Amino acid sequence: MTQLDAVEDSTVEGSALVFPDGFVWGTATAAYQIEGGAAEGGRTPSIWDTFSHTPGKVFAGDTGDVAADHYHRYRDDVALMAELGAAAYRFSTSWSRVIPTGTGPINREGIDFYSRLVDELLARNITPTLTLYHWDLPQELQDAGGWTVRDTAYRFADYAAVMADALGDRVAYWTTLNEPWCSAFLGYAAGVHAPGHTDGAEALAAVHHLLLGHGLAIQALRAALPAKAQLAITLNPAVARPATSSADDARAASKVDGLQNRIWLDPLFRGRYPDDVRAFTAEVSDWSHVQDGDLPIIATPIDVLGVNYYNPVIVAHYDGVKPRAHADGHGDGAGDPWPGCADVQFLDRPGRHTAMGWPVDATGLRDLLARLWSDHHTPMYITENGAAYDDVVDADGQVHDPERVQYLGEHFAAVHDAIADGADVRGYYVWSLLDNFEWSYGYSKRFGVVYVDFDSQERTTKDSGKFFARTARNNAVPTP
Ligand code: IFM
Repeated sequence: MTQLDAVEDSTVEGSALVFPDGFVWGTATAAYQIEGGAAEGGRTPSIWDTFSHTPGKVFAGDTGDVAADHYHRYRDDVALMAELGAAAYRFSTSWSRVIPTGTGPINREGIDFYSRLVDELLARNITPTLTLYHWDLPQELQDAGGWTVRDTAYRFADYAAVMADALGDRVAYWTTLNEPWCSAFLGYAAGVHAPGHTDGAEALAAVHHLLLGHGLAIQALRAALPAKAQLAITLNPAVARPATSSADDARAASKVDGLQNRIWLDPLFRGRYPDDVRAFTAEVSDWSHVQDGDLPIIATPIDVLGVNYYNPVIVAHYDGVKPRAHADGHGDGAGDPWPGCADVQFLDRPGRHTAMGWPVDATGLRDLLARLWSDHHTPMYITENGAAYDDVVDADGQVHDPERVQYLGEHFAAVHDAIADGADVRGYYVWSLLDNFEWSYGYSKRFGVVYVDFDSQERTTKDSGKFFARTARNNAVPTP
């Protein structure tokens, strides 16, 4: 008997929240957060290996050296996905596992690992959804300037072509970048993510080179893959709500919208950068990194947009007098993740919060999907949504996580509402399949619907995993 056989089945009778036929329920992970095997099979360090091994950068000195040991346990993990009734699996490939120097010779052993993973998924009727870049730039490329230099964009397209050649016969869903906002602003401006720089100009150059790399990679994938391939980028758009109805707060919220949303969406869908963002960041960068011909490459059409959502943010004008509030959940790195936004602050709000300190508010997801659909009319998948809580294995051997069950139920309902309102949302990937390495928080934050004991590597499906399984099985949110 599996863990899930014991779950009481729910009936969808009386439930209004039935999803459209073909709606995809999936689970998501990322290479550095779960794989481990950091020095095995020819893999070389990425910026996250370097960063996590630098004292003081990650909680408790945690690293991704072993993580959830998925590199060795991938077969069991795919079996777990099957038990959860997941129809799709969103994973990322580690660039330095397949091209150890970031450019040049291909490491067959690295390719073979992902090839075996894909075969295992297909054998269990789970659709592989591959993300090429979830923050783990090969260290050699960082040593040459990382995302602050143009060359990295071209190397990324080469890497995309290698992966398409290796897996394009079996993988139809491809995403270039995951949350490039984090790569650029948390990595190069705030200093809380690898490579740990604190330079606003570098962050703005990184934005452009990430986007250029995305556009070049889309062109490389399109050339190499069968016509049915679905190509995407995943963003983490902010739902930036002004604290009051004042014009000052509205202006502050618009800056956050500009720097986290329109700086990506406008080039991708409209082939230009927003004028207001260029203007308010002019004190930080002259934007000379943008060259003629780049924007049409960046605007190469994609098929779907991946959307990651966790919570809205409350934004207020900062008058420079009182201490500046910064409840945006992006930590206290030495740098500021918001270049050109010294007059902006983020306020906390009453109500439920997750273990990350993030407010729980599913209305943000519904609003976000409505806005993206109305502005861009591109089909969407929720590529991440979920919550960290301080889970423990109870005396009964189970992990009871009612807060996460409630969080997920509310967000499933918000997606359902957005679809009912007319948005084309085709699937939902819960973040995450497994508890994992939560970047600068190390293993102190658990996002999984499956609990991982990091000493024994034993997996235990949480109540939220069972709730996800019931939802996926019924294609409907179970009525409480
Ligand atoms: O764990 C991360 C993931 O890697 C990217 N999106 C947000 C998640 C939770 O912080």
